Amino acid sequence: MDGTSRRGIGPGFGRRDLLRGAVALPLAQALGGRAAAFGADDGDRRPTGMIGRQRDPENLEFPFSALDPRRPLTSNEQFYVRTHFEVPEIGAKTWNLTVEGEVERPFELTFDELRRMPSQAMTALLECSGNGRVFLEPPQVGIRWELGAVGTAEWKGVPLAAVLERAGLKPNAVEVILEGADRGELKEPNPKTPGVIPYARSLPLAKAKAPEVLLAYEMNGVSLPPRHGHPVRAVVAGWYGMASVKWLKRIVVTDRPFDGYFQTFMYSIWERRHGLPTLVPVTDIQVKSEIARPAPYEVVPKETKYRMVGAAWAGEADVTKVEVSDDGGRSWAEAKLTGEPVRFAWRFWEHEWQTPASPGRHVVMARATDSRGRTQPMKRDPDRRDAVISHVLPTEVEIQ
Ligand SMILES: Nc1nc2c(c(=O)[nH]1)N[C@H]1C(S)=C(S)[C@@H](COP(=O)(O)O)O[C@H]1N2
Ligand SMILES: [Mo]
Repeated sequence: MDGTSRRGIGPGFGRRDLLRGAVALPLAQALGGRAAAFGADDGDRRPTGMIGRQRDPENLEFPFSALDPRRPLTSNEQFYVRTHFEVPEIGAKTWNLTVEGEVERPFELTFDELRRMPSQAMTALLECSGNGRVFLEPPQVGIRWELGAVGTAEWKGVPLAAVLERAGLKPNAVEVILEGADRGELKEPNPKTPGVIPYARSLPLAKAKAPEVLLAYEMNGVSLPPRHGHPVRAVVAGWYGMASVKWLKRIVVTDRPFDGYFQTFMYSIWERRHGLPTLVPVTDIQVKSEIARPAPYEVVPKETKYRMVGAAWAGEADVTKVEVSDDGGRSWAEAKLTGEPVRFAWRFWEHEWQTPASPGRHVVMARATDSRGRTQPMKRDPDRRDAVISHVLPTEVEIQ
């Protein structure tokens, strides 16, 4: 018996949506007239594949303009892939997880043992902290994602908290390092790695023990695909993707903060404390909205009603408002949030846009506000270096 609890951590989009996703094409056809109600545009869109941003190691983004507003979950095939090293091939039968460091009872766990522990289902969005990097000026050296290094999936696995509890934390424990089985050497961006290193990131205890951190072995109802961390990965809901370590191999509890490569030289930002810039690891996802349609540089007819659609998300908070501007941010019109809010997931929105009369290049923008009252800023904060790109991004279209 596996101890799967039927209740997810949040309400989730539920199994029905998953099934609906799986049969979306026939269903859309069967519904005929209903699909038409979404506008000829949305209903008939076919999956469009992925955009390759880097080969070897493979880095893929979702073509965000292909977002289907009827499907809140991203399919495994359309979920962006961020890899720093070659994908390690690990069979579930040979996999095991070592738990060590500042714990009372270090132990090793096999896949079967993990599967026998009580599991949880959780819907959660992952966004690469470099998503949107192509918009930064001057151009940055990291992967130049446009809008598609983001996706929402349903994950199933065992809370990290349960594994930590089994090991017993010593009183001096402060952080939990998650180590992947992938390893390699980076010569760029500067500085180089100290030879071959594994991918690793740490979580402070408070987040590590939170119920929204899972050691996941399923993604959208099937075992994790190789690129997404087979057989077991961490899913740290509410935090940027770099924390969700794939191909999890070892957990080390430490008595001091971890200053590994991927939270100092990469995935770190400046924070000003007492007026002194201090480098801190990137953590929780900031409120953000993205426009799926119109697509960048789409040809849009003048003086017509155009149905804009997009998604917004806010990490550990909820999206409370999305607004749209077509005059450079002087005025904002409130968009309609669709569907139901799901904690840690994105929320879709739509807006009927009266397109301008004059032909030529035109900019539209969307901005979201969250339940903490934070609104996306118009300006990029340079202290964020090349990560955490959550200011308002322009979508340029061609009015004709
Ligand atoms: N072991 C390992 N885990 C990893 C990475 C990696 O390269 N190796 N990339 C991280 C980054 S930066 C992101 S954004 C997410 C992406 O997860 P995905 O490829 O499943 O979308 O995985 C994270 N976990
Ligand atoms: Mo990332």
